[in-house]
Amino acid sequence: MPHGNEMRERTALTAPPSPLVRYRDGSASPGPRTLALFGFGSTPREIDDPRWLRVVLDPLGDAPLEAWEVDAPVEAGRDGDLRWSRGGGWLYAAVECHEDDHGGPEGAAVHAYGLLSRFVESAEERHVQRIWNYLGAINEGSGDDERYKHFCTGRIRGMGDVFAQGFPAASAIGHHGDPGLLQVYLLATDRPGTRVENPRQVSAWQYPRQYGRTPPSFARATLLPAGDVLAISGTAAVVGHASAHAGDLEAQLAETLRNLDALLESGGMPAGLDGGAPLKVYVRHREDEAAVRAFAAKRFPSAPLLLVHGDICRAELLVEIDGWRYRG
Ligand code: 3EB
Repeated sequence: MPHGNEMRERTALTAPPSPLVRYRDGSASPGPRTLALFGFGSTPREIDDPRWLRVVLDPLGDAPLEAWEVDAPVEAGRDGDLRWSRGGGWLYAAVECHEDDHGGPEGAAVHAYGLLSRFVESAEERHVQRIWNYLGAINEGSGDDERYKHFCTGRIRGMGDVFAQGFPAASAIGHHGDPGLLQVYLLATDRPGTRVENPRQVSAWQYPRQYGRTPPSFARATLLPAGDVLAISGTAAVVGHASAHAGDLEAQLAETLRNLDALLESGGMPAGLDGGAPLKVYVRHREDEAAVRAFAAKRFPSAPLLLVHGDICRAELLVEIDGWRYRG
């Protein structure tokens, strides 16, 4: 029989099982082990539960819900603009706020990241693996005055020490709802994951000055601590630091897929996006939905797919893909 202390040590070395991310039909409700449940767009559904978030991005076509399930009972609560849930070593936290209350996109990002970093810092689950950002009119303003660039400055100002050891994987997408609404949510856990970069791309935090005063603070992907899931950041047709194939949807999709393949390889994941790879595709122009679906049907037919109408943070990019790759 192992001694009690040894038992505790061995338990501490075992990473918590990764959350299961699934797309579910629109009638699903949060269960006792649901960490978070997301609806998209103007769904009339409202669920009075801190784990429920209506993401402001409109779906294109089918509008499933996205559910994160963990291996243990979940508790949840609210604290001002922040809501949270935790269970099985995992933490979900979300902030919704309005720019009018914070003087613009930079101030709103400072506020949101301030709340999130202070909350996460005081939690056992303080290792942020993945984060999503949705802001309105993301490409409005020119040069250094583009709203996305102000958001980037506020994000880094609001990030506390909790992000100082390295940035999480992320997505930052423009929505078409109330232009002042900012939504930020994250997934964290009780031990570090492994940050993964893409050898085809310059790391975002090293982007040259032409992309703004404050380079974007995110990693290309995170391998979750159990080593079984790659959490993939928003991935687009960026090669080196430059946008490729301006105005050409098909070529951007093909380049994005090459980036995803490269990321899987550098993350040590098996090649290909199959049924174990729930993906989200952000499409700038609604009229591109059919072409995006046709591309997906040909190149990753079994990957569960959710298409949403969203702007990519560089005006010339038409499409971006993020999601999860389970080792299977
Ligand atoms: C790029 O590769 C595309 O600012 O958090 C992708 C993922 C992009 C995340 C972010 C931005 C972000 O630079 C843009």
